[in-house]
Amino acid sequence: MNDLGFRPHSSHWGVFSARYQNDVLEVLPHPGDPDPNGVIDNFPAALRHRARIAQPMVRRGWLENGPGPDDRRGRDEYVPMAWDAVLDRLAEELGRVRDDFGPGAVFGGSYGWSSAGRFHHAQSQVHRFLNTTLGGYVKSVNSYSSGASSVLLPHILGGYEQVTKRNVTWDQMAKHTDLVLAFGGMALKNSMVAGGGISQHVERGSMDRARQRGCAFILVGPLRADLPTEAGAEWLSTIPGTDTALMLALIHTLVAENLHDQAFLARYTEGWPVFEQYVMGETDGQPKTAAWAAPIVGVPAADIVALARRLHGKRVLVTVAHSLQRAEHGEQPVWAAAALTAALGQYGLPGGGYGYALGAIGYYGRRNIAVPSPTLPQGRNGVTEFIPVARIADMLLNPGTTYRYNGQTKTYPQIKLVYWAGGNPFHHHQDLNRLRQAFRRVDTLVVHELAWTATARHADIVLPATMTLERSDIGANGNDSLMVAMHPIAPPFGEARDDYDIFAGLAHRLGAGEPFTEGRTTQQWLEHLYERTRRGLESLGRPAPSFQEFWDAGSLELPMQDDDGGHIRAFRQDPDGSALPTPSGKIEIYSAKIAGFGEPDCPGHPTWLPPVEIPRAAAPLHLIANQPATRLHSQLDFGGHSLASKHRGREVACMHPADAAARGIADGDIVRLFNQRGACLAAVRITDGIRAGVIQLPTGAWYDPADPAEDNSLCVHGNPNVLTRDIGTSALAQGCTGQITTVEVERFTGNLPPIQAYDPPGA
Ligand SMILES: Nc1nc2c(c(=O)[nH]1)N[C@H]1C(S)=C(S)[C@@H](COP(=O)(O)OP(=O)(O)OC[C@H]3O[C@@H](n4cnc5c(=O)[nH]c(N)nc54)[C@H](O)[C@@H]3O)O[C@H]1N2
Ligand SMILES: Nc1nc2c(c(=O)[nH]1)N[C@H]1C(S)=C(S)[C@@H](COP(=O)(O)OP(=O)(O)OC[C@H]3O[C@@H](n4cnc5c(=O)[nH]c(N)nc54)[C@H](O)[C@@H]3O)O[C@H]1N2
Ligand SMILES: [Mo]
Repeated sequence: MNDLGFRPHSSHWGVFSARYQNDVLEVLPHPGDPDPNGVIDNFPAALRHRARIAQPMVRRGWLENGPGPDDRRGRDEYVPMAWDAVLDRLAEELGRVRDDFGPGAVFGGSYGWSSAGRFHHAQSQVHRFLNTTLGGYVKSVNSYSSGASSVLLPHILGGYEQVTKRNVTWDQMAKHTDLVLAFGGMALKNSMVAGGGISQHVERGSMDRARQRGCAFILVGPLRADLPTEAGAEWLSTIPGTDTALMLALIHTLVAENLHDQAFLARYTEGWPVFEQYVMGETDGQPKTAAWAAPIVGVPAADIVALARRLHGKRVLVTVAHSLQRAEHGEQPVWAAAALTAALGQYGLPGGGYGYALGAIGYYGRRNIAVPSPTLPQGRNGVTEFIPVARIADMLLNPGTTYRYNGQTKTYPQIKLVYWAGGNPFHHHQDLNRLRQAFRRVDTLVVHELAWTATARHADIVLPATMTLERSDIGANGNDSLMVAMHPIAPPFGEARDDYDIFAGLAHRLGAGEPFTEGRTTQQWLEHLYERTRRGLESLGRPAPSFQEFWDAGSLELPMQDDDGGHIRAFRQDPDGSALPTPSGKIEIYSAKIAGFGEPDCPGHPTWLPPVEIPRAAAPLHLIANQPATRLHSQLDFGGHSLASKHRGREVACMHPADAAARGIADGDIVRLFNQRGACLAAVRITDGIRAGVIQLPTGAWYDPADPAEDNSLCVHGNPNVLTRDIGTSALAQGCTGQITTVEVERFTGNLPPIQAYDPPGA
């Protein structure tokens, strides 16, 4: 707390302080942050925006007809209801589903980033609530972030958290790396974000230090802005979805020229010879030469050969953005990069090796805190059924049908009730027109939201949740040393309640008040959750302030573990004593286990599998639907920082001058992007920072159908997920493939429809 009344708070996009006086909210970045994130500027206009939900609302069709499948979802009216009445109705409905169908008919995955505070983390709250009141729920596993890699990496390299969060650090890069080969880059817009909050954004400074020391950066991908100017990168502009071919050709060149580290491969890897036979063309008759890859990747063969030679004999760090695996066959580039790094012999060396996802989110490339951080216990889930998270529409549309996942054949359950708090499927899921159909199949869709997202507009029961600024919490993230006492900044909006209080009210009605709340108020929970951290400090012999001291101070510096390179460094130093947790104990270039699954779309070693969807006459351009720079996903899209980046109210797409000229499109025009699945409007910025043949439209503009009553209606705002495909990465991981699709683009000459996404729905 400072003299001017600013109080500490935190968000996924940074630690900050804020003051709310005379209806004006002001935010200040954390003073210790070397590179604060402008996304905190979304708060002031958002706090009391008309898009906020002021009171509980129930969909008219659900009220009139009761629970059941309903085509009116997404185009119905809403009726306000008092809290007591709505909680009574909802408790009754939860009881009905539990008693008639059991908790296995409830989908409570509730995927989504919600807010940074660790107690009010909505997804944890909903899980705890369903476990304690219903006995469980069908959950989702993995994430939209890393659907393919989180399943693949444990097979080939070890635990996902170890590989991503305890590996090569920014500090090692700044000190030791000679060359960073960054597939998909390490865009600062992405590392500005970290779940649970972050107090120091160090990425820009680290790349700057590395480059000043002489480290070279090579960016592979379709967008020049994916590395900051501080990196001084050379840009190898490539066709989206082709990185695996490029990696194979780099490996081919290394092997053909005898530049691969054979001693390393023999000692530390499993199955290299099988893979080498494939790369050299002995298995399929096609050597994966630079000349073979050149037309696939869209770069001259000579450049590929030159790059391979440059990689030899240097301390090389290979990085792969999450984006590469959020695509059809997304497992392959993750695995091929692991093989390339092995061929270079770089694992486990300071500043060298495989920095999978380094730069994709702020918690990678840092040290881990040395004490436990606060987390809400979720209780026991009595239902074992789960889906890979991005298969939700498949589940709702095809109950009882089978699919493959990580070597198993699974059956989609029959879901009656879906409960969502803290996520926005109409942001995160693909093929939104299909998702609308899927949500129409359930009996009841319940959503807690702070604002009228498209997900809320499809719900039967909409319960207004407080925004993080309106409650107390603890901000913490396992890779940032600052734990933050998140003080309340403003009173709740309208009748909004904390998710915890909503769940406590429901749990009480369902006869499980005590198991859910354990008799604690919010402040008592914070104190209880803090205690774990305090005890951890005490056992390390560190100062361990009481909760009240922490709360009054506003934050607490936590001790960090050493920058020791994690299990990969240990493995390099002692491959027998510190074997990797893979079946062979080594880096699996060939996995007998994955081969044994027999999936044609994910064979036993990294393989070039041409994508099914490639640019064709009807959709000749690649669309990159990546993360937005001015917000986190769809959160506070109505905030000032986000709105300022739009043009004529639309999300801005980037296009190459040649593609624009061929279509008579000028900078600032409104265009229509379309394919066989849907269409949306966007404004255009013309730039040579994008590869020709590629158009980029970030995610996060709220879905805004021109006519909500119509199926497949034009999204007038620019949500690319009306265009993306709803298929899994492969039968191995079934991950999200939203990053890349194909589209055609034309100038939009009609009357510009108004943006209605932020207006509360009519009654
Ligand atoms: N095409 C395409 N699609 C993608 C991606 C892509 O690259 N391309 N990326 C994917 C990725 S990596 C991810 S992680 C997902 C992200 O998908 P989500 O995590 O679902 O997106 P958010 O917009 O963060 O959704 C969080 C929601 O929680 C609400 N919220 C915030 N705080 C609270 C709270 O305290 N209580 C309650 N009840 N609600 C709260 C916010 O208003 C917001 O609507 O999107 C995925 N979708
Ligand atoms: N500001 C902001 N930061 C965020 C988020 C956000 O919403 N806003 N979301 C956070 C979350 S949840 C996640 S999971 C991470 C996501 O991290 P990523 O998935 O890595 O992020 P993206 O911005 O989607 O993609 C990074 C870049 O990859 C490039 N790319 C796309 N396809 C290909 C390809 O086939 N090959 C190559 N070589 N490059 C390709 C694109 O040019 C894109 O800009 O970001 C996190 N950071
Ligand atoms: Mo993500």
